[in-house]
Amino acid sequence: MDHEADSHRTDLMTITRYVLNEQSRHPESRGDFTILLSHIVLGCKFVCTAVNKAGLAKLIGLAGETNVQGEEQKKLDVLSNEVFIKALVSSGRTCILVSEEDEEATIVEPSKRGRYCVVFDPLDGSSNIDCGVSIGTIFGIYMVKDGGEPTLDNVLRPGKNMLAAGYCMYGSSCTLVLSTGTGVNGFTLDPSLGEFILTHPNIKIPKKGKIYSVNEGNTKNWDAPTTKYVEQCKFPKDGSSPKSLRYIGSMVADVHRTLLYGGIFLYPADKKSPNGKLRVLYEVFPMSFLMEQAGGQAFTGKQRALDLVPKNIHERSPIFLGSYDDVEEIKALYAAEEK
Ligand code: FDP
Repeated sequence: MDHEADSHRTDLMTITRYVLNEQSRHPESRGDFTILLSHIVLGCKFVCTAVNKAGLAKLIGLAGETNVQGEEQKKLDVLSNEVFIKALVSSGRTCILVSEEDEEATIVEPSKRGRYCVVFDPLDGSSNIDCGVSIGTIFGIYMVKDGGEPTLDNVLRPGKNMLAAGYCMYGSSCTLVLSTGTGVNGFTLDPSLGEFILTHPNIKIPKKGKIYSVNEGNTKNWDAPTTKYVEQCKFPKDGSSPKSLRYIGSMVADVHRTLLYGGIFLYPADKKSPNGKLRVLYEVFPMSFLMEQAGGQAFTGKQRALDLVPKNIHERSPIFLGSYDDVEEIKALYAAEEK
């Protein structure tokens, strides 16, 4: 009998145990973060179950449609948003919530307020729901600034000020990837236990990758550095093999692959969308935070992504993120363009 393998099977590092271990390294900690995270995890488990049942339960219909019983059906992204908002408010640990689904930020009522601000996209990649492609939840967490009423200034801050960031991917398995600022860890939901178990400890992105990931349908609208970069991926000048193209069109799935296999994910600016498509607070920042924590880089075409200071909660930015060396190449092309 392989005792070592057996001990791994029976000594389960759940996400809660992992975060409690981290917490014990900070004796001053009150356990608030652990409580907040357990509410985020609850939201992820709920959405995972709803996504898995979606085809059967007819959750996919348009928001506002009525089902045969005459009840109004909720679209999966609307339902996911409600679940996360309720879970986060009831944690008693949040004061401001920014969701992709809501025009305005939610300011938590005083009796339920805590110290954390959570920015999130409850169900990213929703155009992929109907065909069963992987989708996910993305989140970032800030600590409220000291004193006074919680205001939007608390979230209109650079991504480097986030305390933690992560995503949960609803795919062939349900995987939660988290960074609390000391590296990146991946946890997979064991459906029989209902627990996320540490399956990908200390994720490091390869220094250079063999894959580029972009919506090439937008080529005619790209700027010169992006066009040149993608050309270099296909026709490398240094004699190396061309990179492979992989594009799912669901950010969580494309970024997850990039994190594990290396390479680069691009959603650049183009003539039609000068600020790109992806949202700074709950797409660009959390994914950039994870990339840097895993040893990669994230760049906007102008600056380090995590240095950006958003002016409004739903602001967009171009983004190039992934393996360190691959992002260096696109940075060099933008630098050359500026000269
Ligand atoms: P979706 O429109 O399906 O919600 O920001 C949303 C997003 O998906 C990302 O998940 C994805 O990376 C991107 O948009 C895909 O955009 P394109 O269809 O323009 O490639």
